[in-house]
Order: sequence, then C-alpha cells, then structure tokens
Amino acid sequence: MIRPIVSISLLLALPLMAQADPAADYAEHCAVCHAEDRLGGTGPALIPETLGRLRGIDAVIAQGRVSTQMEGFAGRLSPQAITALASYVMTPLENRPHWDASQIAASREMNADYQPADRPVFAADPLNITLVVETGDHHVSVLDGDTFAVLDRFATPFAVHGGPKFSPDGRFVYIMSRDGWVQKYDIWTLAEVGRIRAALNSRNIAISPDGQRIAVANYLPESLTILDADLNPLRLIDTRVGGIPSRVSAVYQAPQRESFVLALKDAPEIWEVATADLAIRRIPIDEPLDDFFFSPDYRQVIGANRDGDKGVVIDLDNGHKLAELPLPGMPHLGSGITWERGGRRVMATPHLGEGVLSVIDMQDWGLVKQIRTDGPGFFLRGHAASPYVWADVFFGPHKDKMHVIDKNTLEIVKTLAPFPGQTFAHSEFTRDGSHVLVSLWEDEGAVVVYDARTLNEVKRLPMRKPSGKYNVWNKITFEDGTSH
Ligand code: DHE
Repeated sequence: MIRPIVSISLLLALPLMAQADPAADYAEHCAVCHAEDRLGGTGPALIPETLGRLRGIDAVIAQGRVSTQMEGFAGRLSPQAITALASYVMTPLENRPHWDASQIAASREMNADYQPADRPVFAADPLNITLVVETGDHHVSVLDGDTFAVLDRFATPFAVHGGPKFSPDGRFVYIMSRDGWVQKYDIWTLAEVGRIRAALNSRNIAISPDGQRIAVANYLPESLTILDADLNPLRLIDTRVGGIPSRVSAVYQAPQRESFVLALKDAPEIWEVATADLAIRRIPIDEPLDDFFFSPDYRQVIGANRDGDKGVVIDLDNGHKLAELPLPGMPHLGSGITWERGGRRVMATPHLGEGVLSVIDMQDWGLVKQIRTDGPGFFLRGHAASPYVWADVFFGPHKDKMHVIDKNTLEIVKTLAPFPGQTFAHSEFTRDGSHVLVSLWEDEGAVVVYDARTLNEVKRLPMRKPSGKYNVWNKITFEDGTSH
C-alpha cells in the first residue's frame, strides 16, 4: 500500500492557509469596533503608530482581552488567519489618516450621569491619593495613600502612557492614551467626567498652572491640541517648521513661565506656547532635542540628542546653549530627578542603553559620579523627606531588581528583588515620604508597599500589570524627587 506523504490534518489545514484574507476578516470581525478605516471607534485604532509597542497581538486576537469588550476569535479564525490579521493591522495605512478640529470636537463624550460634589465622597486625605495605572486591562486604581485601600477602579482608554496630570487643587485628573484619547476623572466623586479624542497618536499631556488649559502632544497628525478644563477643544496647533510637519515628542508644563514647552521630534527648534493667549515662541537650536529635564525654576532645559550620547543645556530665557554634557548610552532625562547634596543641587538620570546612573552638579554642569547598576533603568524617584533614591533595573537579566541609593554617598545601600525573574519597576512615594510603592510589572502583578525608612515590605496589592503610580501631592507641588 502506498502511504500518503502528507497527513490528513495538514491537508485539512491547507485550504485554510490558502484562504487567509485578512482584509475580509478585518471587515467582518474587527471593523464594527475599530472602524473600517482602522482609526478606532469603540475600540482603539489598529495602526502601527498606536500598536507599535504592543506585544502579542496574535494572542489578543485569539483570546481577547480580559475586562474589555475585546472578545477572542480563536473559535472562528484559524491560527494562520489570526497571524495574517495581526500583520494586517501592523501594515501602515495607504492614505494619510486625517483628524481635524471638527473631528476632535465631534469625539467629545461627556458622562451624562456625572454629578459634581462639594467635598470628597470618601474620608481619606484627598491630597494623598495615589493613582495606579494598570496597563494589563486598561484600568486605573485609586488608592488611599494612608491605608492603601482601593477606593475605586475605573476603565481608561486603550494604552495609557505617561503621567496623568492633576488640576492644581488635586481634584481632577487628566489621563491620556497612546491613541489620542484624553479622559477627565473627578477624584472627589470617583467618577469619569468625560473624554475626547485629541489626535490619532499622542505622546503625553501637560496642564497649565491655573488648570484651565490642557496641551496634548501628537505624532499623528503632527500637532499640539489645546483643550479647556472641560475638554472643549480650543486650538489645533500645526507644528510645521519650514513647511515640513514635525511630530511633537512631548509637551511639558513650565509653571513659573506660564507656558508649555514643546520638544519637536523632526526639527531643530524648541517651541514655547504661552498658556494665557497661546502665543508661540520658537527657539532655534543646533539639532533636534528630546526627552526634556528642567531646572526647578524652569529657566534651563536639558535635552538629549538623537544619537543618545549627550545632553544639551539650553537657557530658555535667551535661547543660548549653556553646556553639553557627555552622557553616552541613551540618557533618559525625562525620568531625571534632583535633590540637595552638600549644599549643591544635583540631578540624576538613568541611561536606557547602559547600567549606569549619571549624577550631575546643576551649578557647573560637571559630572559628579556615574553609579554602576545591575542593568539599564527606566525610572527614578526620591522625596525631600527620604535619604534615598529608588532606581529600577528595567532591562536585561536583572529586571527584577530595585536599587536603593543613598543621596549623599551615592552608593547603593540595598537591592530589593522580591520576585525573581519578573519585572520590578517604577516607584512612587506617599505624600509624606514615609512609604514607597513599587510595581510588579506583570499581568498578574502587584503594587508592593515599602516602609521608606526601614526598607521593609508592609503590603502587597494585586494589580494587572501596574505601570506608573502618581501621588496627588507629589505631583501638584512638583516635589523634587518626582519626574514631571
Ligand atoms: Fe514612556 C513617561 C516617552 C516608552 C512608560 N514616556 C514618558 C514621558 C515621555 C515618554 C515623553 C513623559 C510624559 C509625561 O509624563 O508627561 N516612553 C517615551 C518614549 O519615547 C518611549 C521610549 C518610546 C515610546 O514608545 O513612546 C517610551 N514608556 C515607554 C514604555 O515602553 C513604558 C515602559 C511602558 C508603556 O506604558 O509604554 C513607558 N513612560 C512610561 C511611564 C511614564 C512615561 C510609566 C510616566 C513616568 C512617571 O513616573 O511620570
């Protein structure tokens, strides 16, 4: 008897492989939520600009996402069709997506059930609330900063990134997702106020010192969207230099200057937009700079160059270059923090490409020390009331470690690693600096609370892939040890 050279199961699979038609599958299964043009509807935009850093798209299509409307399609689509669909949504769109002022205005959705209140609906200190962004299932948990009880847990737009921004009284918070939605949440009533889509792909947001203007930095379209405190769009600023559009890498609030400062991705300029009348000031620089860190008085800005080998200090008052800092290995200035050391102010920045923290004297911009760590880190935190700086090791085999560094000796005094092999990163202090919260950055993750003095663990709160944590007081007072 002649044996068949292919198995029956493979023969059955062949027509399925031949039939994979991702465009048709998209139209049938995905368009209803994510829109025919893939720019998003009730579900997020499915374009490389917003999905770029999302891992495991196949698994999401197959199994869905817990606690979201995204259902799994494993029963209806073959593995080949799912793989084809995953690469289809990662294919750039043929026509440049469009998102103009009228589309922004039309996207505004206010919560009809929202009722403001005269005082918080809880007994906890409203200025010691800490928000935890849970990227695992796109939620934020609202923690009482004294007891660490979860007061509320609410759904956010898809893929929240960057620090949420609090109104100056700490009552409201604005949260941004990578696909351009800005959500407003009332901490006193524990309720969403509304949301609006400021762009198709956004980077971060900033708030004016009076809380009346929200600025949204966008990659797509290349622009800065200005909203009022009630999420009404006020202006869409086209960030074009010499006729060529430039993406906005990030926008920063400069409270003393009453301005927003913009890092432009594609042009050798820094822009400053007055928060009162939105007048634009353009500061020419030698090369595009990114990932800004500011002196506490906001007169000087340090940006990283594209090659990731130096920091450039610019005087924002006169636009002059003050210094160049040798910072090889991709400094992550945006995570920089400052503190007083021996009567002088120093700043520290992690490096994304090297296991080192650079400590710089902010008076003469000299390098004080490079602290060797167990691998490249992403985030740093300190607090005026604490003698320590907390530095994670985000990348590499030691991603499970958190270094605690003495602010004076600049030596690592302790390395915490309670979850071997799992990412342990991003720290935040409570209002009084007595406790530190660290993320077990995994899907079945946790926030671990430490006594900031003894460095002993005091509590574990289960969370879904917690990323950043943000204490109201530390943010609205621009506490030294927090990145802004
Ligand atoms: Fe971030 C803050 C840019 C990748 C998590 N990140 C920021 C800010 C900027 C920035 C400009 C400051 C915004 C603010 O708070 O107003 N991030 C970038 C990048 O350019 C980069 C390297 C590439 C990218 O894809 O955009 C990048 N960031 C990441 C991640 O991969 C992280 C680890 C996971 C994620 O959620 O995407 C990540 N970024 C964060 C977090 C903050 C942040 C948690 C807020 C830190 C804080 O404590 O304030």
